Amino acid sequence: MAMNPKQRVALHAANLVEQNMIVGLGTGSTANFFIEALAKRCKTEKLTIHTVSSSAISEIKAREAGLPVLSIAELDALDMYVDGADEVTPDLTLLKGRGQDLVNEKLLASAADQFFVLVDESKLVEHIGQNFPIPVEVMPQAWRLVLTQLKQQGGQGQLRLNASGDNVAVTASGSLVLDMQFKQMDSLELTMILDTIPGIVEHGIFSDTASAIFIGGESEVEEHWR
Ligand code: DER
Repeated sequence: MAMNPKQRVALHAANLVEQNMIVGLGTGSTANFFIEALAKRCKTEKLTIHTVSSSAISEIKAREAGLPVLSIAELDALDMYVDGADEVTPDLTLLKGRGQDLVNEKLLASAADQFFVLVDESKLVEHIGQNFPIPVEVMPQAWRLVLTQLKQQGGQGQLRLNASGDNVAVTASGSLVLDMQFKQMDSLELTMILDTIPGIVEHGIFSDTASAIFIGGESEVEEHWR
């Protein structure tokens, strides 16, 4: 059966996993293909590894696929983290967070010896925020105070609602999410601002974390290493 670009890039990454590795599992549709491809390798090649998940849904999928799962609290290091992204710039800055597991995704991505990002060409952008708002996870009690400060920085946005639209979305870490747009601002400058405002728990700009981006195409995978 022909593979789609996301399946192709997920298989490409799964083939880089080595015996006895601890592998972090991302969250999203591409990460799901990676979990499936990794589980298949473990079964067919008797590959012995451990995994750790960035979200409950990825943990469920990993366990259902027969992968051994550790909790994040057991880790003092991990060899590899593999996840998708919503946007990737030419200098390998990422926008993530349309899912709702930013805190664990960034924790594992930054702790991993190697962080591989799996995308198709639709995720390639010139600048962060080009196609999607910047997700900013905030402490529930702080959301209005944070929004005021972000507006002073030229931002505009609103609280993310849940899927049915009848309440605000609450993340796995109990935070709320402000989906923000900023007038064309350098992502490093924006990261400095977002990293210093009290009440912000995490945000979706991943600067200098990716080791490599793998871009799935119709018939091949392109690798861009930092
Ligand atoms: O960072 C995220 O949560 C995004 O959803 C990212 O993982 C991309 O998701 P996708 O693989 O389903 O496109």
